[in-house]
Amino acid sequence: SSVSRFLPDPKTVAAKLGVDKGPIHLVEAGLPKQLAELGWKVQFDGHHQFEEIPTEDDPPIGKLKNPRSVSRVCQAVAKVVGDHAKKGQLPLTLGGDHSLAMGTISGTLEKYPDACVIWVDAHADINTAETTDSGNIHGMPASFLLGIGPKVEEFSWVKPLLKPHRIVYIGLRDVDQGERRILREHGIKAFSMHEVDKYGIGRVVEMALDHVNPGRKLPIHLSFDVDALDPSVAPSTGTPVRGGLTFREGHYICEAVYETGCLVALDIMEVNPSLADSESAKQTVAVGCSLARSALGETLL
Ligand code: DIR
Ligand code: MN
Ligand code: MN
Ligand code: MN
Repeated sequence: SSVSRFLPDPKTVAAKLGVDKGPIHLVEAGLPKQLAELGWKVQFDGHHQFEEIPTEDDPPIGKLKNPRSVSRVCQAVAKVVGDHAKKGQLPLTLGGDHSLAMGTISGTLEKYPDACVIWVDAHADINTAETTDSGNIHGMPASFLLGIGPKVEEFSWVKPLLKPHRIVYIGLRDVDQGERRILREHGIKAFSMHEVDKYGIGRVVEMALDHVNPGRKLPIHLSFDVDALDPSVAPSTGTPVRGGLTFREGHYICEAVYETGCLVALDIMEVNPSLADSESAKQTVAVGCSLARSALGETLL
């Protein structure tokens, strides 16, 4: 009775050639059929071609790179995801640059204002227009959704609907000084790899859910950046960081979220097969597919 859908993103968003090929590889690897085998009625929207603004027409705004292009794509994604959610469908977004989460989570919150977000990532993606060093917008989506930092006119369509107690991180290990301060000042809960080592993934997921979704009643948006996984597990991604989640730890998170029965939207992000040799690329695409299957109900027994 539910429907999944797939969104690629244009390469300008990631400022890395070939990122737009990431999502389609998961589809070509058979993900729609795999989800159908799990009992989902899959509606594959096809490859969305969003308007790309040439770099020369999209100069930085402050430090932000490709701001108009990213904003426009994210806004279009917010609309499509929101429309699917409103029909009671479960939007699955395959990326692509994690800045897209501005769109996907905006779409989710449109239908489910009380939704909580589980953000699985090596990075906190919570820099602001002020704190960012790189100017990469994929390091900033959470701050826009939370309404933290200086207003950027270009992104004024992003409603700051997410509350700090409704987002939780798992897998962090590369967090900038400014981001640490933001997490601390806003009391945002994060389970870094240190906590995963200390408590084990089972307890970490339980504590994360207890924090954002105490009675397991709220809708959950799971935003999974594959760079949360160790680079030995998911090598083909833009900003790999050593010391990440194992294959099973990543899948456990997805399985446990599925088990809550609260999942309403899923992002599998930052799969970029063009960044590695073909064996690594194949491995990363396969992992992206199996994470999606786990979050959508595949069980081991
Ligand atoms: C860094 C790296 N914190 C930045 N973040 C990444 O560019 O803001 N996020 N790679 O995905
Ligand atoms: Mn990310
Ligand atoms: Mn990341
Ligand atoms: Mn990133």
